[in-house]
Amino acid sequence: VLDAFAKVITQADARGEYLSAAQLDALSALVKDGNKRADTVNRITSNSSAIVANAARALFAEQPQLIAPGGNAYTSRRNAACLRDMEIILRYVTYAIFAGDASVLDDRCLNGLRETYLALGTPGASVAVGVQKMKEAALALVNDPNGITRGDCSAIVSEVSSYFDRAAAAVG
Ligand code: PEB
Repeated sequence: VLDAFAKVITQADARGEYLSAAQLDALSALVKDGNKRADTVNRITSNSSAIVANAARALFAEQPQLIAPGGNAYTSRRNAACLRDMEIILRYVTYAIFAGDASVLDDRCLNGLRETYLALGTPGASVAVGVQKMKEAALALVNDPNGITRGDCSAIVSEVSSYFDRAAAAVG
């Protein structure tokens, strides 16, 4: 598991070089905008149950075959497994946001997930739709101007999007 600092240091050390000016600038920007990152993680984390439940509800409304008899989320056991999977993915996305790096998401959540769903007969494309719905809810929270000093959130917004997109692409 790497964070944005460890990633850059690992890369520089592999070349036996000092951190470049561009790398130092990028890491300084990360520190300067750290409150945006922390607020983002805090907002998503404190609304995680609603994000997961609403995304699953919207997924099942769009794809009712999932919860119909014989569907992949039919029976409370499978429905619970589905909600749990979405919660796990959201949790690793919040770790990646805080770390400023996707490696924790890749290594501990997404690695092998496509194969797991194939083996289970769980439709990965549907999981990807659920992830996209969680992304929309998370971005709405990140962009909500209430209770924060207004600033430029474009960088953190696109970074947050990229982690959800990565998770969706890994299973879809
Ligand atoms: C991944 N999901 C399931 C299983 C595993 C995962 C390993 C099998 C074991 C079990 O049932 O617990 N576990 C999960 C994950 C990590 C992990 C992400 C990362 C670290 O350790 N069914 C649907 C929807 C979708 C869904 C499309 C969006 O119809 C999910 C939710 N996952 C789902 C279901 C099962 C499952 C298991 C229904 C149960 C499958 C079954 O028994 O038929």
